[in-house]
Parts: sequence; structure tokens; C-alpha cells
Amino acid sequence: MMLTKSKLGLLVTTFVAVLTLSEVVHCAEKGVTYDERSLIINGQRMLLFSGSVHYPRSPPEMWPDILKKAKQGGLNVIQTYVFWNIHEPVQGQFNFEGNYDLVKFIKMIGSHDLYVTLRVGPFIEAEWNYGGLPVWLREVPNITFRSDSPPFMNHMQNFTTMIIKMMKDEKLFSSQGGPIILSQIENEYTSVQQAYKEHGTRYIEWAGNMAVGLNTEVPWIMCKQLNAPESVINTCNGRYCGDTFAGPNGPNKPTLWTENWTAQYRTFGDPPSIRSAEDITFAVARFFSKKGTLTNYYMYYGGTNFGRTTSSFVTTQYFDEAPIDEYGLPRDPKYGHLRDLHSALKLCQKALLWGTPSVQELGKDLEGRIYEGKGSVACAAFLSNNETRFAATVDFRGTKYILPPRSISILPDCKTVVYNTRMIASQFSARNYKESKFANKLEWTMVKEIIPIPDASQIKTMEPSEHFSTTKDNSDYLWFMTSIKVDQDDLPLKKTISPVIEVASLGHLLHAFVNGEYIGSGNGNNTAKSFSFKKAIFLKPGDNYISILGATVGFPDSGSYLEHRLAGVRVVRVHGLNSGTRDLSYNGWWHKVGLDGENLNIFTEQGSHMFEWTTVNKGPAPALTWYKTTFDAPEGNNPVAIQMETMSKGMVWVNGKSIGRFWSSFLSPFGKPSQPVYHIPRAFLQPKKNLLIVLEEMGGELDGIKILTVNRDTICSTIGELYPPNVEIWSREKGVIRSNVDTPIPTANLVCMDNKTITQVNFASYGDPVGSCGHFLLGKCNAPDSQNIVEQYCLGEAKCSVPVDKNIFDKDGNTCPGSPKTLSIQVHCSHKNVRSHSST
Ligand SMILES: *[C@@H]1O[C@H](CO)[C@@H](O)[C@H](O)[C@H]1NC(C)=O
Ligand SMILES: *[C@@H]1O[C@H](CO)[C@@H](O)[C@H](O)[C@H]1NC(C)=O
Ligand SMILES: *[C@@H]1O[C@H](CO)[C@@H](O)[C@H](O)[C@H]1NC(C)=O
Ligand SMILES: *[C@@H]1O[C@H](CO)[C@@H](O)[C@H](O)[C@H]1NC(C)=O
Ligand SMILES: *[C@@H]1O[C@H](CO)[C@@H](O)[C@H](O)[C@H]1NC(C)=O
Ligand SMILES: CC(=O)N[C@H]1CO[C@H](CO)[C@@H](O)[C@@H]1O
Repeated sequence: MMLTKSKLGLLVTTFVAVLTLSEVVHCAEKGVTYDERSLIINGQRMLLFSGSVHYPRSPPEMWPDILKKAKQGGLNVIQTYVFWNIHEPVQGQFNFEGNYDLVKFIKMIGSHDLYVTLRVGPFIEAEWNYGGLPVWLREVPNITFRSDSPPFMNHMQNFTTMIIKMMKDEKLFSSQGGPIILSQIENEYTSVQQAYKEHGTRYIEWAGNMAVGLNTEVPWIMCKQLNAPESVINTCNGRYCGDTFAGPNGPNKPTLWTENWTAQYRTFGDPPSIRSAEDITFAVARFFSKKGTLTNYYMYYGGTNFGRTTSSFVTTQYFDEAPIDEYGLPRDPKYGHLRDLHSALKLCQKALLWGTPSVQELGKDLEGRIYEGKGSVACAAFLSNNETRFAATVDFRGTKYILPPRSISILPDCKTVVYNTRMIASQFSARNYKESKFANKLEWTMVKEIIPIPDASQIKTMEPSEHFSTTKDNSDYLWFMTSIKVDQDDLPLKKTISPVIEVASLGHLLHAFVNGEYIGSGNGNNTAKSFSFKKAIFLKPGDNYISILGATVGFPDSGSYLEHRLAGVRVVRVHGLNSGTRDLSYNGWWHKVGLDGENLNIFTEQGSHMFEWTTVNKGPAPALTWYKTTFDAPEGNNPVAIQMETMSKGMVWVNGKSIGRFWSSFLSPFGKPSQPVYHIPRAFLQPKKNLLIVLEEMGGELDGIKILTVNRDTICSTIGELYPPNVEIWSREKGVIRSNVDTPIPTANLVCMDNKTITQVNFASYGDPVGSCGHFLLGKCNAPDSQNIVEQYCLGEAKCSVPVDKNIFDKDGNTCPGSPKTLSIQVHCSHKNVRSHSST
């Protein structure tokens, strides 16, 4: 094994160790080693900026652009999980095609000159159906997932071995000249370990040894695993690993952060999740100031949970709030402010990797963290103000520095501030949705799903069957059917009184039909999956059919004993009959898995011909109905989305491909749908006549469905005159920080994407403007020439850089003299020969 570990780690804080560390590097072998200070890749000690991008969450056509943007964002590592359940949907049958092409993805990352962290799991959580475990694993006799249960270990070892072999055969490990520098086994096991007692302890030890035994010659990691085996590096997941991580569990392991959440994933019912650029850059700067050498953004690009790939209740859109949004567009300022942070940290690289760390208290909540060494290692400092309300001035080595509240300034030479986490030098962008001109001539036809009643071909049991084990994930849907015979005497005499049906369900939702008529729906949520449904019903004398369509929204992905989770209808009662309450729980139940439309692939061109489509009547759409139309690809090449806000719940297919579950009727506490708009990758479209199929479970307004194009052509900048100049002007030569401009001053930098140019300056004010991108307003003072000056710098340009300089904007000094100035700009980017009209 080549897992060389420096035995010098303990001595790092002494000067001797600084020299010796450099030597280790000179004689290091090929592949990846590590010591207390950092990973060492092919002999090189490095700072690593990593971002999670999951291959199944975007079509391969999008990968090159995402990887290019990741690289431009300053990343040098891409982290991905391996998704067992999509690769082995049926035991022994494998799929590595299309967006499941793992090898192609890893190779493409390598060809963009980026490294890879491969998190094999094979349990991955990841808001992914069943945490990545194949559902067929549930059926293996006597299996206990994630414990020292022989059947589980056997399957886990076989899959892990297969993936590692696949990587080795393609020479993808760093030791073979490939891009993979780290692999992960298991995932956040600490959070469940206690539930498995000694079986958990034995399992995690076994898992570490099994992985190491596969001889990848790159290190293995376990995240959130304080007791990781000696040969495996434990790493931190969280938001503030600079403060929450207890550190590596061995003296010669580096400090690595595998999941630094850029936002929070969302389940239906959740409000928008916000994590500000200021907060995440503060946390990362803090981590690197405390000997961190690798951080990973989870997610850097989240993408889309196509089809039925999410875990319970998770939205289709995944980490849209990440630095690259669901459509592949950089979300500024998060994207740009992180890119600038990476540049600032790279200017400190030598000091961080070879210097001696020390801490200097500079006042209450004020601190300097310094790395110093000899010669070109030089000196780098992080000055931090941890107070959340007030700016502070600190004196550091004879110079005064202003630190905004809760911020860190980075000084790569211990003198020059090149970056502050609170002063955002990068641009902002606002996302716009535009109704497509070409695509919205939608003419709908419909087919109603037949509401089934008990028949002999169906599975019959006394009680309603457990949902997960009956569908085996072949469908979200399971029909529960029974019949109830009532005498005239049983029914209430008054017309205004009706019997009430009560259904207790373990989740996730249900639609109830009596004698084929839809009577209502009920659902749980991610935190309370069980629910009870009650509704007045109309029963006729004689036989009545009760048909309940149960549905799940993804298998669970977290917690212990996943193989024992339950869902579906449990108890059914009818109250208010003259003979009393009738308990139907043991009444004899018939079951049918899936909808007819699904089972006959109604969403494909071929399958759709097997149905008789009729025209759609005006008015709200009825429950449990399939809708069909076609549309031409929207104009231009901006990303495409579909507005589903007026519909309720179901699924959308484009040319036979599912773009995921929609659930617009599930409102957040703010009264808005958690997700009203759904991504249709351009790669799914052909120029003309794209087949669009919508399954609507509860009813909605079809007229509200619109095909949209998505852009971030509104870009802005807000720069204060005390901000540091853009970090890009600095470079480092022989330990000295130099600027490539004569007078380093702050500038507003605006850059259009995709060869667009600035066609309009919507707002420009040097003074004290207020508001934010898309909503700027003049303040009390404004240099009158602001608009003209900015137009001169920016109009017609693909990018522009406007100095925040009073000699340009305020020669006479008349603009609120004495108070600090800010320059705010908003522009619109578009293709030159397209007539632009701002959408803000
Ligand atoms: C089932 O698993 C348990 C614990 O892993 C083991 O002790 C037991 O022998 C197994 N039983 C069978 C029938 O394989
Ligand atoms: C795992 O692989 C071994 C060796 O190829 C094989 O004998 C065994 O049956 C496999 N186990 C499972 C559960 O597939
Ligand atoms: C910084 O402040 C936060 C609360 O805002 C606190 O949790 C954290 O421990 C503080 N860190 C230091 C180093 O004082
Ligand atoms: C989930 O449902 C329960 C029970 O109705 C409710 O108390 C809780 O607030 C809901 N949680 C969310 C996140 O919607
Ligand atoms: C931008 O222009 C370059 C050079 O003309 C071209 O290669 C590239 O494809 C264009 N990119 C886009 C997104 O239009
Ligand atoms: C390890 C860690 O820091 N976990 C924290 C991540 O952030 C959430 C809040 O979003 C905390 O609840 C966790 O404790």
C-alpha cells in the first residue's frame, strides 16, 4: 500500500518541521499521500477547493459547461457520489448509460483538469431514493442494512469492488495518472451507529478495512465519523466546520471538509432556503485560517431530481440556491464571491501549507490568525471580526484595518487586504423567466385514468398491504380497494347528514374515490409522514366500492433500519351509519400497483397511441387525468422551464422522459408553492413537436401551464469606496504581492455570459443608492453624471470595469461631502442584434 504517512506531523508547529515538510514533498511518490498538514498529490502539497456535482442530476450535454464554470469558479476538485440503485436497478442488471455514465463523467472531469473525490458509499443518503440502496436489497432474506449482517456486507462489498475495478480498469485513480484523489466509504455513519450497537462498531471497522483492501492507492475518507479506522481519514460535514469540527482523529491526518452546505435541500412544504454568500465565505475563510486544506461545497451545482429519484418529499429542483443554479447559470454573488475567495486563498497558498500558524487576540471578538515562514513562504494573515452587529478597527502590525461585522479580511502578505468576506466585489445577478413566443400554442387533449374496483385478477389480503413492499418501487401508486354493503336502514334519514370515511395512513398521500367519484385527498409531510383523512361520502343502498389511491413520494434516505420503513393505508372506517361505525380495516382488500397510463407508457409517443384522447372542456381539470400536447423548442438557447403553479400534483414527461414529480399545491408557510417551476433540459428537446404529457392527480387549471425560458441577463454591482480592489489584480512573485494596475482602487466589474453584451444600463448611481439587484433606488445623494459615465464604460461591451473614483464621478466634491460613497449599477445583457427589452 502506498498510503505513506509522514511521521513528522506532530512536529509541524516547530521550525524544523517546516523544512522537513518541504523535503517530504520533494521525495514523494506518485499518487496521493497525506500528513497532518494536507493531502499531497503526485508530490505536491495543495489547497483544494471542491464542489459537489452529481452526474445523474443533469444530462451529459450539460456536464462540459458546468465543469467549465466550476473551473472558472476556482475549483480544482469535483466530488460525486456513486448511485448504486440507478446502476443496478434489478439485481445483476447494470446500467451505465446516458446521465448514469459514471466513467464518462469522471473522464470529463479529468479532461477539465480537475480532480475527483469519489464517494462510493454505497449508502449515500443524498436526498436520493432509498439513500442510493437498490430497493431489491429489501427482499434479501435476513438482511440488516448498514450493519455487520452477512448478506448486506456481501452485497456492499461486491458493488464497491465492482466500482473500484471499473475505475482501475479505466486508469482513473491518481496513482494511475487519473483524476481520482480520494474515495469515500459509508456516509455520516455516526448518526446511526448507536442504533446498531456492537454490530455497528464491527461494521464500520469492516467497511474501512474492506475499502482499504481494494488497493486504490489513494486515501479513503469517512465523513462525520469520529472513530474512523486508523487507515481512513475522518472529515467534517456541516456549515461551520472551522468551529464545529473536533479535528482529525489521528495525529497525521489532514483537516478536510467534505460537505459545506451552500444552502439546504428542500422538501415540499419548505420555504426558500437561503445561505448568504457572506456567511458561506466567512465559514470557509475561517476553516482555512484554522489549518483546513480542503473544502467541498455541497452542492456546487445541485441540478434536477428527474423521474422518481428523490427520497421522501424532496423537491425536483435540487440545491437551486447553490453557486450554479438548477439551470446551470452562475448564481451571483455566491458564485463570484466564492471564486474571489479561492483566488485570495491561493495567494496565501505557500504560507498556509508551509508556514507556522499562530493566533493573535486583537480585542473582544477580534482575532488575527497568521501563517509565517522563511523566504518565499512569507506571511499570510486572516483578520476576523466575529461580532455580528458592529464594524471594528483593528491595529495589526502597525496598520489600522476596518473589519465589517462578522467578517474576515485576507492579507496574503500580512499587509495588503485583497478580500473581505462581507465586501462583495463580484457582480450580482437576478433570474428572469420569460414566456416563450414559439412554444406556448398548447392545445391539450385528455384521457381519464379508470378508477378500478375489486376484481379477481388483483392481489387480495384481509388488511391493506404495506405500500413499499407491495409496489417494490415499480410505481409511486398503489390502489387499495374494498366494497361495503349497506342497507337502506343503515343510511341516515336526513339528506343533510352523510356518513364519513376516515383513513389513517402511514404516508405519503392518498386520493379517495367512492363508486368511482373523487371525494378528496390527504397527505403527510417530510417531518410527519403519517396523516389521517376524513371526508363526508355518499353511499347508496347495496354494494359500494371504495378505491383509495395511495402514493409515495420517494423512499426514505436517512436514519437506521431503512429496510423496515412502512407506508400506506392502515385503518379505514366509515362513521355515521345507523348501525354505528363500520371498521373496514379487515374487510378484505384488493390491490393494484401503478396506474394504467404508467403501465402502458402513455407518456411515450408509442404508448400515447394506445389511448383515446378527447378534447378538454373549459373549467378546472378533473382529478386523476392525463393531458397531452406538443410544443416547439423555445427560441434562442437559454435554458427552458415549465410553469406548473396552477396545477396540483403529478408528473411531467417531455418526449418520454420524466422531468420529475411536481407538487405545486403543497404550499410553504409563506403561502407559496415550494416549487412552481420545473426544468426541462434543452437536451430533452427536438426543434418541433415535443410531446408533453402531464399526469394531474387532484385537478388544476391547464391554462396556467406555460413554457418559459430562463436567463440571468440582469446583472448588478454594488461597491463601496472602502472595499478592497478586485482580487484578480493581485499576483504573487517570490513571496511579494504585486498589483498589475498602477493605482489599486475598488471597481464595479460586470460580465455578461454566453457572448452577450451590455445593451442597457438600467440603473447607475454614485452616492448612497439603496436596494438590491433588480430593485435599486436612488438615495439622498447621487452624482448627476452617474448614468452617462457608466454607459461610457459599459454599453456595447461584453464586460466592463468601472472605478469607484471620486475623480471620475464627483470632481467637484458636491455629492454629499464627507459621507462614504457607494457605486451601484444594474445592466441588461443580450445578444447584440437582438432588440433588448429589460424584464425587470
Ligand atoms: C440472520 O442474521 C443474524 C444476524 O446477522 C444471524 O445471527 C442469523 O444467523 C441469521 N439467520 C439466518 C437464517 O441466516
Ligand atoms: C459476491 O461476489 C462473490 C464473488 O464473485 C460471489 O461468490 C457472491 O455470490 C456475490 N454475492 C452476492 C450477494 O452477489
Ligand atoms: C463567533 O460567534 C458565533 C455566534 O455568532 C459563535 O457561535 C462562535 O463560537 C464565535 N467564534 C469565536 C471564535 O468566537
Ligand atoms: C407537517 O405536518 C404536521 C402535522 O400536520 C405539522 O404539525 C407540521 O408543521 C408540518 N411540517 C411542515 C414542515 O410542513
Ligand atoms: C461564443 O463565441 C465563441 C467564439 O465566437 C463560440 O465558439 C462559442 O460557441 C460562443 N458561445 C455561446 C454560448 O454562444
Ligand atoms: C456538523 C455540523 O456542523 N452540522 C450542522 C449543520 O448545520 C445544521 C443547520 O443547518 C445544524 O443543525 C448541524 O448541526
